[in-house]
Amino acid sequence: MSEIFANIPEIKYEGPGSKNPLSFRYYNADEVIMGKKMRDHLNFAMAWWHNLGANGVDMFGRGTADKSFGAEEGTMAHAKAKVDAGVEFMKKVGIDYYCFHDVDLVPEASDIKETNKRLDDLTDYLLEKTKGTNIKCLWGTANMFGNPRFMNGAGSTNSADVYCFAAAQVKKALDMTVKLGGRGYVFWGGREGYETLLNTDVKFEQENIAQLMKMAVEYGRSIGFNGTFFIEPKPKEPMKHQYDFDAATAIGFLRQYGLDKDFKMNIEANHATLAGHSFQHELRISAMNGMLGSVDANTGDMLLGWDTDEFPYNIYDTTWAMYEILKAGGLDGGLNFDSKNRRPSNTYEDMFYAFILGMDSFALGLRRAAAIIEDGRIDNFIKERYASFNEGIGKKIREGNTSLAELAALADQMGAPASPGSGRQEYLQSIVNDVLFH
Ligand code: XLS
Ligand code: NI
Ligand code: NI
Repeated sequence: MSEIFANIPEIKYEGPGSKNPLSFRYYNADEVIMGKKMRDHLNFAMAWWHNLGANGVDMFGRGTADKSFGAEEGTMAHAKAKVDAGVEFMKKVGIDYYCFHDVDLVPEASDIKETNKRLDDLTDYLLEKTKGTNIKCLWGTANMFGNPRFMNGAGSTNSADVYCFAAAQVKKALDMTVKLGGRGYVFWGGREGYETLLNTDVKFEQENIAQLMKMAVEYGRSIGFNGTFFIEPKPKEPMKHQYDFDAATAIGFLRQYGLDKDFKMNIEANHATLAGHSFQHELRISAMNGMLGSVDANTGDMLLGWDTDEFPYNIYDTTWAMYEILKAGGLDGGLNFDSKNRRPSNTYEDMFYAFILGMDSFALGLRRAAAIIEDGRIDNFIKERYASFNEGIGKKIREGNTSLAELAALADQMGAPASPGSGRQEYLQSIVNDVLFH
């Protein structure tokens, strides 16, 4: 079979300073960092929808990139051409995982039975094409936001009939995830939210979403899915308010409905900033609750208020993300590039440049995060900062062995406390720059 990306070679590690645009400067897959190969720290994945589907179409104009891969769009031949392109792309860029929505794989038919038949054919083809390679699914999901039937939500819809279709898609997407060897299953609640409270029973809708998730866990476990279910928080877009607003909200929801044993977070960098948080904040909140599962690796534009899904570029962000991931002991999932080329970057080469940028940004982040941890000054500072809780009354507070009365009596004795000490932010920031750029 002829190559699709015919003028692109396999992308190799050439080290910092290489001027070859089709090489990695920082991602050296088999190099060991803090006891683990870079490939296993990072578990990079390709998002089927962006890389093989997004052609640059936006609200103001048609596509700019040709993603037909030599076949007529909207046909099964095109669906298969996307598999050919995807597998060749992943091999050349050295990525072992992909993530998909059901409708990224095949054109949706008007009858779900026909769609499901197409999905069976396509997943057979995908398995055949990836046989003998390391390429497999990182996570699967169902697109429950694109079809007009989901205009009022999927799990949160007002229509019991539509709810059946949401359930049917989740069931099928779970079947496919298992068939393709997936490690995770994602719920991103694109339409699970509201435009106005005038027509919305929030409690009712949340109970129905939880019920759908419970059934997904029951079904998944019954067909041998032993991976992790993920919620991918996002505060808004397309809905005005989405129920999975941020990690803290989603974790509270999971605990409320008894789903916290089976679910973790899939944190997307751009969603974090839309919620008014840093990427690192969302990772920290997830990790400290034992719920950091996977990552959608992209970045937003701080001057724009929507999900621009850009390839990661900011090394401070990737460093702090990898710092959190290292401290959490790694991910059940991996780093899925839910990122797309800018509309004017419309050639095949641009697809490769984008992944090289994203992979190198995270690889450099991993190297620098390991250096920050090994340097130890930041972690020691934080430890020291709370030292007053290591003994005496501080220790009793931590152990829950005191009372307001005892503490108030101590305060009376002291009259006024000593200064709690400087936060030393600027000093710490200098250390970070020193480790990052020396
Ligand atoms: C959209 C989401 C979506 C999920 C998967 O903003 O990021 O792409 O990752 O449904
Ligand atoms: Ni995402
Ligand atoms: Ni997103």
